[in-house]
Amino acid sequence: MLKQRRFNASSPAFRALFATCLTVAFLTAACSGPRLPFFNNRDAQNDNAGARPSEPQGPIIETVLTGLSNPRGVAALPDGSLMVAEGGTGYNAVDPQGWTGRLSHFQDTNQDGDFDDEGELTIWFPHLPTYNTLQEYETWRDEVGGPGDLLRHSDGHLYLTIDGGHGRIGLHEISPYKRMGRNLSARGNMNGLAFSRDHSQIYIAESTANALSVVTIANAEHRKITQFGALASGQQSVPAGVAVDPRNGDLLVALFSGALVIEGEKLPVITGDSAVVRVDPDTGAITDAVLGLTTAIDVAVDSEGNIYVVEMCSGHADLIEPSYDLFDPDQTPLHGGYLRYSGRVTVYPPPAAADAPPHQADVDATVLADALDMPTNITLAPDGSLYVSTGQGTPNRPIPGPDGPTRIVGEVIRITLPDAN
Ligand SMILES: [Ca+2]
Ligand SMILES: [Ca+2]
Ligand SMILES: [Ca+2]
Repeated sequence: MLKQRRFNASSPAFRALFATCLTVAFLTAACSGPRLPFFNNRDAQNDNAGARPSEPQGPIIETVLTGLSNPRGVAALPDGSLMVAEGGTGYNAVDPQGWTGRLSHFQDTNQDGDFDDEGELTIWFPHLPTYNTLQEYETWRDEVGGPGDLLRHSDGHLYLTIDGGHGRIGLHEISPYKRMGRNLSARGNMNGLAFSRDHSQIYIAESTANALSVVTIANAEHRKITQFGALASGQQSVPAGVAVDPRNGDLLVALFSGALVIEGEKLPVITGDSAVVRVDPDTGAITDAVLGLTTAIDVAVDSEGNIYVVEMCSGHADLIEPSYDLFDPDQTPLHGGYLRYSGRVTVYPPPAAADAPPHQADVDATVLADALDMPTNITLAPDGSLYVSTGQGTPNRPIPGPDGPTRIVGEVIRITLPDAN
């Protein structure tokens, strides 16, 4: 069943942000500056034509896929179907036939708006690598690696990153006929991918190496664009997502921020230290685009230059020991490192001028969706809607939910902006 809700435009946080954005929209409209998609043609959004102006509607948020295991990259095809990469359960079986990372095609054949009906799922690759960083790297957090970001080329090929841990790493080319082809890069963890505007190259956010690089599809030639330095508290930057500004080819990169140990205390998240930066693909020059974020994990840019940011969570909670049994369904509900149900999607207008100061998330954010459970990836579809993957962590593990104990479930939500065409 299609679960649909409209973002609550009456929440105090939203009202405060809305007031800010109205001011921004008003100021910028006068000088034909950038505008948020949210507020274009606001009058057309009223519930009843002719009635007194009503409060503007928020975006529509729908759950289009549920019951997944760590959905990550989503590719929206021109026919409206989706390709979805899943990181799997994290159970690293000795026999590869037990691996649960997947790449699947979802078609809404009964046209009811979601992809969960009989016959709507076609699994292309059912046994891709999967592992949990808690067990493999003792991170004190429930984090699953496996298939990651996914792109669909204009010629029909797919490009999929796989992080299987311990050297099982690749950027794989997959033909439209379901053949796993070349591995274009076996470098460190490649969390985020984006095509160059002409689809001849793929930009890669290398989270472990704290680098941004580019690979040319034709010859697999690799070039490092830039290396990211430490963030405000001295932690590693951990680039997690990358997007291309279609107006000028600039790269927007989400810097997730790494963990810190201060006086023996493990701090996986430093609130407000995460950022989105703008990178010149030719020179590697870096400028701040959005500051004051927390765990920015992916980014998208629309044709007007509006920047959409996914933050995975707002803090850390309940770090767990490496010996913790993630697969015991009777465990006491624990967050497992990151605060569950505290992720969000926000949007920021393009800079008003080349030398404009960066946006500050605490004052400039327009919230499109919040209280999301550990979102990881965002995809801007050809029709302007946004697909966001949620539910990072061991599927079915007991966690605290907004209404009491619940379990981790991977989902894909669709955000439709009020005036998406
Ligand atoms: Ca359905
Ligand atoms: Ca359907
Ligand atoms: Ca991405």
